[in-house]
Amino acid sequence: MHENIEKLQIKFREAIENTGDLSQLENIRIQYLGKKGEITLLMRSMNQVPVDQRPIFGKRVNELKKLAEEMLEHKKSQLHSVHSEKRWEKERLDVTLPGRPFEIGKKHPLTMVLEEIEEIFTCMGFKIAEGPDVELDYYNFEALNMPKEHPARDMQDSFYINPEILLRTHTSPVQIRTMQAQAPELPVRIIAPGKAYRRDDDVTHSPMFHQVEGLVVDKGISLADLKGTLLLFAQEMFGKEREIRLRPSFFPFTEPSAEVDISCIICDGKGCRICGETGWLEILGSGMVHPKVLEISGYNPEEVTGYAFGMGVERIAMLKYGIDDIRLFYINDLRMLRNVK
Ligand code: 2NL
Repeated sequence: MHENIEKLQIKFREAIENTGDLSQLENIRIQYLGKKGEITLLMRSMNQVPVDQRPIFGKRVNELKKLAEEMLEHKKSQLHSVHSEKRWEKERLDVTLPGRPFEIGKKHPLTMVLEEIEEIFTCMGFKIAEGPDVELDYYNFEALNMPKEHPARDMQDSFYINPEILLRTHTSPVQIRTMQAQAPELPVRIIAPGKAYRRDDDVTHSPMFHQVEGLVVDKGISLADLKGTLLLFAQEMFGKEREIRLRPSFFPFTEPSAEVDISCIICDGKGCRICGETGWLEILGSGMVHPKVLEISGYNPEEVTGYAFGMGVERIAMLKYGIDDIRLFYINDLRMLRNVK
């Protein structure tokens, strides 16, 4: 009887030692300790043991059962830790590997130029004014001394929504609105950056483009103030050695009017392909605010004067970064962003 117990114990120990996985271990448990397991049956065979040997037999079988349970538990936890070690090996991550490089974002060249223009003028004391892109014909044309028959008001050139409402063709209406809100308070010293819309589409014209207009109204403002301010702007934007030149021009909302050129940023005025051998590059239009515009905006042209100017942000950016097609700003080709320094 006792020999049977010893043999069973050896057999069980061997089975446990030879198993390498958890499902096999469970089979061993069932084989020995399950309802019809060998150890279980041995315990049930108690009634066949002579009465005087039963206490010793019972004690011995109980010891075996307890030992078997302990060995199972121990093996189980051993196999669990082997299993998780294997998983760890498979999912191992080397945190000392160098990272994959990725590109960081940067501002669009138009945004950079627009912010630079704003910075230059706000440093000179200008305030930024804003207004609606969808404008009344009155603010866009009428108030700027462009009556109904004016050629620049041609329906062909503007995006009209109905006979009174259109997409603004410049940011001047923002300045008219600002003056009307502020008059007769002095001084007016604002820039109006924003989008403008015209029915144009070629390498230098886009149906939507960006403009910055400027306006100063006060007692005693003269063309000299205009020239000094724009010289400073040109030198901040294109380099300290820049010179400017004013050429007579015409705008319905300024009198006199002038086109402003800078000395060529490529050849420094000597003449090259970029400036068409003239040594000069046109950067903006300007003039003294027309008395009719001052009057309609709530200021007395007998008492105050003003200057105004307007520039295309795309044009400034094209000159500054040597871009030759305005459409490159809007096609979302990342090469554009990567190439602009
Ligand atoms: C150009 C020329 C210009 C103005 C804009 C202006 C605004 C008011 C009164 C008078 Cl409220 N003038 N703006 C004046 C002269 C020229 O723009 O070539 N822009 C791209």
